[in-house]
Parts: sequence; structure tokens; C-alpha cells
Amino acid sequence: MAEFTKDRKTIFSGAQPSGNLTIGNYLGALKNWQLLQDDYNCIYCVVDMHAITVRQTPAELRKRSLETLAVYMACGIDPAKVVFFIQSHVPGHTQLSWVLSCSTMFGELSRMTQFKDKSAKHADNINAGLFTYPVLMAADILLYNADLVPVGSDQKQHIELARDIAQRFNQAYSPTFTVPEGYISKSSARIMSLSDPERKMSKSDPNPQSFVSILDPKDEIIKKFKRAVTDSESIVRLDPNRPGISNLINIYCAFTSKTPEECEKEFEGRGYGDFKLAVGEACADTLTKIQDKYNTYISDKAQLDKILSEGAAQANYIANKTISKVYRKVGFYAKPEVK
Ligand code: AQP
Repeated sequence: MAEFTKDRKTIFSGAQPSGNLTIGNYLGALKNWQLLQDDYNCIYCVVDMHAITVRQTPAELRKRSLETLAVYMACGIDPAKVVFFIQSHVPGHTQLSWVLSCSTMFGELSRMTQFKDKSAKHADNINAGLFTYPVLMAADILLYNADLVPVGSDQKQHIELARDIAQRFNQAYSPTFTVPEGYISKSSARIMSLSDPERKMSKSDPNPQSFVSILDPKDEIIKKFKRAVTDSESIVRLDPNRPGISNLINIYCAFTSKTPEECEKEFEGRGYGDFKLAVGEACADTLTKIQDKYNTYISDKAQLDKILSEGAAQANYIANKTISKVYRKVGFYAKPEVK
């Protein structure tokens, strides 16, 4: 069980079990979560309540919630160092979300690009949850007074809103919440789709060629990179006007810890075919190690349940303290203790 100390800053982050986590989720978030676990009090969540803003198959959502935890652990995130839990196991998230929604403006939520993107993608289901998603996300973060939130750059706007909400509440009711900072790693902040490099790689993309899942088998990974959309130039060089090859260079560098200059030199005079194979190999090297660990963790459901149960107890303890404070500050009458 993780032991938190007062001298360390707190980190909160989470991923939605809305599909199999991709290398975008890994490079943009999970890899950083692992790096930060020794220096911060880390709280990492499986945000299942966010996932239902888009229609999910209930049995799959249930299964993927546990699988997501096993993936976190396989990526080297250690339950002895961090608190892991499933969002729906801690009622404080929705309790705080309601209070915060009364400090969030309709206009602010209307400007969120993720809402616009997801409304366009799911035009038959533009539900209120999709619209208020950023308020629940602010509650996730503020509930634990997180100092830092490691995310991909797609979440930057939501973090800024969480900061605005925290500041607004603090001003209205006296200092209550820590104003969080986003922690966004530069090179892998935004991994793009392999089939349309103008768009972010997403686990719920209906085209499986567009993403590489952390659990994809090696031959599948190699095939996906081989088919990745690039251009007709055949020169391996970072170039904002050639998003396909630039994305592959970023992925290669993230998996090999090389710089783009080193990568460009290595593949000078060689075609895209060679390079795409090397990207696939580098990615598969890391992912097969993760997959071996994943297979061990997922086969021990009792152990995963124990981790979730202990994590939820720790998270609820912190969350309940915040909720009592917030309820008192906004003027809710305290629940009488009648014996
Ligand atoms: N393509 C990406 N590049 C870098 N970081 C990314 N993240 C997601 N996609 C990329 C980061 O992963 C963390 C968890 O994301 P999430 O599951 O909470 O939701 P998301 O950002 O909406 O991710 P997806 O894969 O695109 O999910 P779906 O398809 O369900 O919408 C976040 O820190 C995110 O920044």
C-alpha cells in the first residue's frame, strides 16, 4: 500500500477504459506516470465515469476497467508506491463535480475543443455528460488537491479550466483548492493517428489501422507501421508540413530515447520502408516486455481486486475530507449525528 508523505507534491491522473490503451496513452501519459512515482504522492485512476459519455458495451467496460489497471502495472507503475482505484468507487468525484458545476460557466464549457470534436464524432449522442466532462475532470483533480497533472497536450485546455474553476471557488469561498499545473512532456505530448496524421491517435477510433494498442501482437505492430500514411518524399526528416513522417520520427525517438537529429542521421539516404520497419521494431521491443508483465497481472484477479479495494479506501479517505470542507464552505447543513 502506498504511503504518502507531507513533504511531497501530489499528482493525479487517469485514463478512460474506453478501448485498449494505445501508444498515444503510453507515451503521452503512462510513461510519465511511471517516471514520477518515486518523487511524488501519485494517485492514478481508471476514469470509468468519463468513459460513459460515449456509449459503451457494459460487459466490455467492466472487463476493460480491470485490464486498464493491469496495463498501468505492466508499464511499471507500482501499487506499493501509488494509489490506484476506479473512479466510480469514490463517490466524492461526482459530489464535488456538482458543486464545481455551479462555479463553471456555460460559455467556458462551450469552448472546449474536445466537446466539439466528440459531438461531431457522436452526433447521435450529444449528451449533457459529454458537455460537463471537464467539470468532472476538474473534480477528479481538485478532490485530491493535486499539484501536478501529467497528461497529453489534448488535455491542456481541460487543465486550464480546472485551474480557473479552482481559483474562482477559492475567491468566492476562501482558499480551499490547490491550483493544479499540467505536466506535459514535449516530444510525445501528441501522438498522431497512423492513418490520418492530422488527427490525434485515439483508442476509440473505429479504424484499427489508425492506432497501435499497447497489447497489439508484434506482427500487427509491424504491419500497422508499414501501412502508416506518410508522403511521397521518402526523406526521413522532421517537417511540420509532413505530419506523417514527423509523427513516426517522434514515436521512434520516444521508444529509443534518440533525438530527432540522431534519427535523421541514422536513416539518411535510406527509404521510408527501412525506417517504418525500425519504428515498428523499436515500438514492439518495448511493448512485448509490457505485454509479458500484463499477462502475469491480468491472470491474478484476486490481487487486482485487492489493489483496487485498498486504493479506493485511501482515495475515499482523502476525498471525504475535501467533500466535508467544501460542503461546509458552500453552506450545506451538516448531517446530524443522532444517536
Ligand atoms: N494521441 C495521444 N498522444 C499523447 N497523449 C495522449 N493521450 C491520449 N491520446 C494521446 C493522453 O492519455 C491520457 C489518457 O487519455 P484518456 O483515456 O483519458 O482520454 P483521451 O485523451 O480522450 O484518449 P483517447 O485515447 O483519445 O480516448 P478516446 O478515444 O476514448 O477518446 C491523457 O492524459 C491523454 O492526454
